[in-house]
Amino acid sequence: MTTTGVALTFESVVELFRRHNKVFAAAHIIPDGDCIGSTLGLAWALRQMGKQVTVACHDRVSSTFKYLPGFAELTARLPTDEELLVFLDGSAADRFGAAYAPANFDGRPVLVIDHHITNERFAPLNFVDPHAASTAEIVYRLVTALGVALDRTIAQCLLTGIITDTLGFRTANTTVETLQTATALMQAGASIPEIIEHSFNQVPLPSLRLRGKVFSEAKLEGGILWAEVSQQTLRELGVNGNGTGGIINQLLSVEDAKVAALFVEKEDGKIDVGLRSRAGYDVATIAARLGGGGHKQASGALIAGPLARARERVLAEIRQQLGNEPNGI
Ligand SMILES: [Mn+2]
Repeated sequence: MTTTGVALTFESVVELFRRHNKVFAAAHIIPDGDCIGSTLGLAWALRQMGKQVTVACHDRVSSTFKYLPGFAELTARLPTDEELLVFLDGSAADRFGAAYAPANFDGRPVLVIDHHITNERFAPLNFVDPHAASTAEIVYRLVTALGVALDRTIAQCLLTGIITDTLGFRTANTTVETLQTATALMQAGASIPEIIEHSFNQVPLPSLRLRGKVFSEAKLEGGILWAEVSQQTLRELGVNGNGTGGIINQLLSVEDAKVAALFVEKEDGKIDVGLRSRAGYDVATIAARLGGGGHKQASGALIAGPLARARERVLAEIRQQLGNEPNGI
């Protein structure tokens, strides 16, 4: 891990937002509910303070999150005359696509707010709290410290981040503070049923068919549950965008699985590797060795294809890691 930037205290992050009135805030690529909710929640909070905020995302954003106000603003924008550039929920510079370009920084403060344990402190200014279950929890602390009175819009964006990253308060990193934050957001008007309905209970029919195919072809070998999705399969079933989201979590529900791996072939031939593990098994280390990042129980990496070679490479890494775990198989 190379440390290139400064780690800020919470107070200095608050001060940064107090001092600057035009802010650029970007979500990461392959956007999930936490980066979308954190970015929009921060934007609406700063706007309530009278600041101007531009939001950006250099990837297609799933229509799953169209119920969040400001959703349509998340497009591939570059910084213009903003005074402060903020990047949310990404552990490496390449997670932000063209939005993160040092050539465009022009001496402006550039801040990353994140909760991934593998975060490389790659930005000039960093605030990383790996104990937070979601980036949205950090944004909640921040906007509260800034004196923002939470309204329903801000609360719904931030609670979306918490609920999606904790899979509905079910992950091992869900803490008392996570639930206290969720309670405060509900008191401000956020709706758990609405978020659950959009985030977890609605998938397009092609995605359901894809699940059927992936689950029926999944393999269990030595505690590793793995499955793969080729471009050919995606085309045949008519799956587009983030149609593979959520599948990886269900793979780990198999009782004998210690680690689950999903290999998805991208249009450019690269392989998107998703990793999940039960408590006691660390997939963040594996993802970091593959050039990716994430959390102990949920991580990922984008690696070279073709599918079969990527799969063998990753399975070898997982087998080695399982062999090293004190409670390994
Ligand atoms: Mn997150």
